[in-house]
Amino acid sequence: MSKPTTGEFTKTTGWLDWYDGPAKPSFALPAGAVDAHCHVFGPGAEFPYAPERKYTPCDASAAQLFALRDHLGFDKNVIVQATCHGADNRALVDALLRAQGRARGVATVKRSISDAELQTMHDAGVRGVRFNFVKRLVDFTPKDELMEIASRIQAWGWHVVIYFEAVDLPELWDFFTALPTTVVVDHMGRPNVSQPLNGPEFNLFMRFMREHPNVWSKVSCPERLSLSGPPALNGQAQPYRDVVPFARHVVESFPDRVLWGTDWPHPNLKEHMPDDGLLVNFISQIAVTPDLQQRLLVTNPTRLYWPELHSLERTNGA
Ligand code: 0GY
Repeated sequence: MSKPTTGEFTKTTGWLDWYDGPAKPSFALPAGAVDAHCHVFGPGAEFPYAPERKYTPCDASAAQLFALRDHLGFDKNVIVQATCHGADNRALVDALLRAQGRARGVATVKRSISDAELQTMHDAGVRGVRFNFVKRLVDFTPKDELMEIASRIQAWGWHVVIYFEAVDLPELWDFFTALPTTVVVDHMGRPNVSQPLNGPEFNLFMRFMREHPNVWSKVSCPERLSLSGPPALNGQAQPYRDVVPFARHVVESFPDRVLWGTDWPHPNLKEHMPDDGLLVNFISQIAVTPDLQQRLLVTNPTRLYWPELHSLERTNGA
């Protein structure tokens, strides 16, 4: 892979660049595995960062993402529009077209988007929109605008991806549970992993999934959620050990509604940048049987993002 650069933009002070030269994972990904949460950033010289962005990242191009995909052993990607590009989905759409069917996308759109623009994005491979409620990343969008967007994208068979902090779930509950589509939660709703697994905060998240069969969760981002960190930072043998019980509990409770992604190029990390190869090894701790791994990495993302391949698999008895 070529070295990270940032072109003509100045990176946010203290920005940690993505890790160049990741290890080859010792965990062998199953055939057809999907990295269901990753981003492209720019390159800024070609796809400028949005004026309303809250951070300026290190460039992370489609070619660099696909090199990582091949190195780690993934078959496909789901590329999620990052907030540094606002509602300008050009970098995302360009990456989807370059992927030639091996990537699907989740876009950010405004109420003013036309049907023709939605159709163009659909043709490129967009299958969802992301609603972001993390206050450090975005300005507020009124819920009636988001609900209108959700109703419109339903007609294309798209779903809604939601990103929020665990403390905000009570306030957002009524809106989330009124969404008419499949709803995919980023990073398990960002639990505070210093709290007990069966404490009120994570119990509410589990209830959210249990009572709403249209809700899925990404069990990704141990590097973002962990307080214990990776071994290099604290000398522990097991990386991100405090996240394991949370992610494993979600995988085992809802094996048919979970997804996993690298989150490459890992925006806004403050203390360390993970080696994506080692991050892949983490999967075997949270999906502990081959059956759970197959569902998490292949069956579920294929069903949601490539339903045409999923039905083929079933017809062939796979
Ligand atoms: C993530 C997490 C973050 C950022 C974004 O779109 C974004 O800017 O998603 C974050 O800073 O927590 O999932 O990539």
